[in-house]
Amino acid sequence: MLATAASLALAALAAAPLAAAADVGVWTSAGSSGVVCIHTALLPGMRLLCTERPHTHTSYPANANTNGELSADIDLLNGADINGFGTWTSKFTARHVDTNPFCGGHAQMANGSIFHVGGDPFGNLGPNPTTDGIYADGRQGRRIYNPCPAGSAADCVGSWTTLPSMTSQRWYPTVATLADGSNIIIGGTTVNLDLSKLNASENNPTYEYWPAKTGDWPRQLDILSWAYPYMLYPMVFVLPSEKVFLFVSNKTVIIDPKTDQLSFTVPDLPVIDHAPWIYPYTPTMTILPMTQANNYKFTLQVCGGSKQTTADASPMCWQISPEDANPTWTRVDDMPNARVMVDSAILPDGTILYVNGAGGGLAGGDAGDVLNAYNPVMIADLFDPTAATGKQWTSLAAATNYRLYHSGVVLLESGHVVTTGSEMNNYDDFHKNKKSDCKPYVKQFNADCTSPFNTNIERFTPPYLQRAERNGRPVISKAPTTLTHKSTFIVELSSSISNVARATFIRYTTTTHQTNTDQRFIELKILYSTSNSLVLQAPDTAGRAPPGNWMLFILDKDGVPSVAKTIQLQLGDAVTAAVPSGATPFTAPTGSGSGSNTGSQKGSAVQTAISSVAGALSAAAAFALPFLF
Ligand SMILES: [Cu+2]
Repeated sequence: MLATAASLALAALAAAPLAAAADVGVWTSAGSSGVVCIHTALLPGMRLLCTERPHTHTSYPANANTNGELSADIDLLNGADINGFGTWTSKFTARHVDTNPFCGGHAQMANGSIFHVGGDPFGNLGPNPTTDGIYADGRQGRRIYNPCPAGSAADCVGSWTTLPSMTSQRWYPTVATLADGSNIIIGGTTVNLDLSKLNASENNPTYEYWPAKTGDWPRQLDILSWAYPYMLYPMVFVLPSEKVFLFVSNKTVIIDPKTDQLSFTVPDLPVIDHAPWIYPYTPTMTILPMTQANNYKFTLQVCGGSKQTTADASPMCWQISPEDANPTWTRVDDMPNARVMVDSAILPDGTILYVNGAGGGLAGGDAGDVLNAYNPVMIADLFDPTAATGKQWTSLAAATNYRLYHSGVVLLESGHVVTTGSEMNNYDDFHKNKKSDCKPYVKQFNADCTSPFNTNIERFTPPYLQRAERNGRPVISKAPTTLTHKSTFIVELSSSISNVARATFIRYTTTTHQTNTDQRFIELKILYSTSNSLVLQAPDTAGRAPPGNWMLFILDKDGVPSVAKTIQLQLGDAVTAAVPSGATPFTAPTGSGSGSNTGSQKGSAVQTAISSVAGALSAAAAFALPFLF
């Protein structure tokens, strides 16, 4: 057959060098989580703990994957090589939780266990509680998941233990691990809050600690009364000073856990066209990477949520450094894709991946309620905090699974990211028996629209791992398993030391409802190097780096990370490692950038976002707007 001009042109296109295409990452199916990952926590050994609700509605039998147990310990690799680039098929093991933990709060404890408090009262596991089983009321529950420690056998599975109950009920509370290794527990309600039938007596505007402090606890926190009903899952972060930042709706209070004094030094976030920055208009707040280049400055970024004037999602992002002398909210580039229920994962190179969520609607939704979100956003958007204004976002590949209410995202030791969860989006359709209304993206996974539960895990291979597959990556052959602040320590590499540019440290994640008090990124100083080892310095304080499990990544000059080693950061005296003989002061190779972007193409959506920010905001005008929450 004669070649036509068109077919020749096509052949020429097909033969074009691959290097011409920018890496945008790859999404791959990674098996089943067994339960719907409403709550997702990273565990050592490339494992996740996922927790779901009892399938309470009479229309849904108990989850057959787990015989109705509410949590699963998930082995993501399930025999696959952590150093490889092949696919995974994860394996889950059901784990029994004492009481119903659905929509409780959690954090990774100082010892790497998962502390999970509060939950839900409703616990029928199917149409017939007698035969299908029941979960006890979990609203005052306080429990710990003890994972298998790093280095355990592949078939080791963790388990739950029960602590004494809290003195009050908490549904949608927030938990954070403090600098001293204790936990703070904040807020929540006593019932499933129904925005159409408000009753402020349902609010639990208090906070307390675990282990419990002596004295009268829990203690009142008036900001949670002020914010009602926009106070569920407050945004809570430990600050470098070891005080606690707490943000609800658009107001901030800072709690000193040593004295329980409150301070109000952070101004309100300007309203502009944005609904309260909290559930059900859910945005996400993330600690930006603390790096040598920014002198370990602590800055928070809140992105997404809902507009106030329409039901559409908001693309806005704002930053605040709460411990500046005069903290000021600063608006940065809009997200390329507006999202409500957006999730973030801080990556080893100091960029931040934003995934999940919807272009409009609200979080939440239950049988009969019309709180459904719409227009799932499938694209992954990457934020580079070091990039100039107008160039902060890069759009990457689109996921296959939509992730709406009750979803999560987790960075793993391998450098991959997984997304989890999503439920509810067709409850309304299902319970009104209007399956014909089932949305196209629901039908994609559930052709007959009979279940709102997504148990698919999807893996994202970021562009740096595409480069790793082509060009190799740093390999850590030996690292300590524990570490104390300010210590120096030695890491051995089996790959070339001359390519090493950075060492970064990322704390294990727990996430639910776009609330993640755990993940944070701190760059480590590389003091010396030898032909096969590095001398590193641990984070300086527990305010910047609370105790718990962290992932140590070594990056090359192209921003490609090693597989991480998990190191448990513990409280205790600093230890100085002997500098190996022949070691020389470390200098990064020329051409290596810190927090550099992936070099991906900027899409037209990014350009649109840039132009929408171009009209500079008048801060004075923003503050002059009436307070509308
Ligand atoms: Cu929930």
